[in-house]
Amino acid sequence: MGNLKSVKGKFGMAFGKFSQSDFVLVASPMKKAKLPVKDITVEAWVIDEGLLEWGGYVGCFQDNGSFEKGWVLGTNNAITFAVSTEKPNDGDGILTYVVANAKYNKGKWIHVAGTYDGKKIKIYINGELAGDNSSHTGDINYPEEGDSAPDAEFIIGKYKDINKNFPHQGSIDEVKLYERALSAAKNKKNMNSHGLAVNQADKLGMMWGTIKRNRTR
Ligand SMILES: [Ca+2]
Ligand SMILES: [Ca+2]
Ligand SMILES: [Ca+2]
Repeated sequence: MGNLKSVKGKFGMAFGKFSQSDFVLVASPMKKAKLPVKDITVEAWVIDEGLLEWGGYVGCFQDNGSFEKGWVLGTNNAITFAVSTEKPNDGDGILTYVVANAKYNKGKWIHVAGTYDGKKIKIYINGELAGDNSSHTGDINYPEEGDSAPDAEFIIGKYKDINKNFPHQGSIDEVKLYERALSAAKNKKNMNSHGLAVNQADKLGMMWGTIKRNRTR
């Protein structure tokens, strides 16, 4: 969306220099995205020059007063992973921000990953566990019909819900989303891998895309 810019990435190119209208709209309405409900891992390489009070790298959420649903990997003056789960719940959802207690450099690439396995929310910085919260059980709460905000957008590059809109200050690369909670070992392995496991160039999916595009021209 907007005028999304490519910048030098951790691997190849990345998204960066976000202005107010630039972001990646992965899915809207949210239902189209079929997001993880029971277990989740959200992972990205980021440069974060802002560490905003309300910062978002990757997210799909509504956090409006006491109405708090979805999840967001981003910042709350420090790097955080926030998830709203079945329990605890005050009736309209509670987003628990798990803060990363780790050292990181504002101008450097940081590997960030958040996981939830139905019991524990965890945040990893550069492959090391940097924070967790065990007082959670059940499925992830998403906005639904009948709620004060019945939908959310699945977004990369900003903290955005119906009443907030803050672009990321820095770069974002190699975003991954899993419908399982990766182990500490797997998180570290992902951090140490060099970009995607498969280079898409000349692979069947890309070739088919090209053939299809040429045919429909
Ligand atoms: Ca890249
Ligand atoms: Ca809000
Ligand atoms: Ca609430």
